[in-house]
Amino acid sequence: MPISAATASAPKFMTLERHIIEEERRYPAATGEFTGLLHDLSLAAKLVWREVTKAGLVNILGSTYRYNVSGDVVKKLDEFADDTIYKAMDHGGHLCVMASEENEDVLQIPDHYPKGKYVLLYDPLDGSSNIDANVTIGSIFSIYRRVTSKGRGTLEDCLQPGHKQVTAGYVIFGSSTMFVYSTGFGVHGFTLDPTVGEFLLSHEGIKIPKKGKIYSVNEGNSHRWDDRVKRFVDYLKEEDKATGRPYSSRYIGTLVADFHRTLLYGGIFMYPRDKKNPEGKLRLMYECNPMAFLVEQAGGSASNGEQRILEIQSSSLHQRTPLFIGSKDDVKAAEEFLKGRR
Ligand code: AFP
Repeated sequence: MPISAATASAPKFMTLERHIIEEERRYPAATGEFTGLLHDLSLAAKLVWREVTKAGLVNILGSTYRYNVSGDVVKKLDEFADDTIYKAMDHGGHLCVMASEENEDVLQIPDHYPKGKYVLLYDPLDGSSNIDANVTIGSIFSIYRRVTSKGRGTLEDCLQPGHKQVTAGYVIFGSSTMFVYSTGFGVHGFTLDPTVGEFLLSHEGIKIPKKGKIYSVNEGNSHRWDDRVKRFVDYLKEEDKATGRPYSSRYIGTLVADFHRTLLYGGIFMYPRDKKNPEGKLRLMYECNPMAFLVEQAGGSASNGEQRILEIQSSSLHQRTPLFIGSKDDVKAAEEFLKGRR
């Protein structure tokens, strides 16, 4: 039967699953292990989404009054997300080790499951202090190839510089739920259609504007900032039509959400070091590295003020770093201020 003109011009639906398979075809020697790994991750994302959307309905909200290794209050939903991601990923045979924000040490794959060649680092529920207010939260992931040869993965497998990531991404639980990821061939965003339970390609080949109009930082900390950071933020607020200033200010307090907006609209997100957090607040391995990988794939930059984030050699799982991330021109300007050149 001939296909009608209307059918031929209808939009093509690209599910996340199909996209992952097509990405793997770029590697002729691929074994399918990577596809399986991302497939498990997308299932974990849906399981966390299911609970996040129920958060106001069931008695899962509220603090357990325990603290995680980074000193933040751990909420019950954090624990759920942490367990869910671990359990969705521990038996696929793709991973040799994992690490998460919620656990001090690396997470081993149980002895009775096969070990694979990949390493997963994740922040199960970023922005957890926003949960009770129904504000956007997210999950972040970062994947490396193992460096040890076989058996159980080790800390060495986890502490690789960010430029060695093979995939990074996040799931954002906002007005819609999106899965945004990159395998090193651009950044692609998929929006969850809850009626069919599938992530559908909605943002193909995301490119961040070269220069933006928005800055994002917790200005409540400005009394603790270095003078150079203060001068940069003051500069962004000055009026100068020729350079597109003043910038607007937006700050959500969930890295995933602030980063997602920055990726789409351009501008700069910053979490500088300050007197209280001399190394910055954000964690290199499962917050800054994955976002840095994504922003570079989208044409932007990420720096700690002195150095490209992806080149930092980490010495511990929960290491912190200052972060300046976003449009190339804006990050460059931040670096110039921080290095005292302006
Ligand atoms: P929580 O998960 O404890 O809410 O922390 C979120 C976060 O690590 C990151 O997502 C935000 O960008 C940053 O902290 C916000 O920190 P401030 O509350 O100090 O601005």
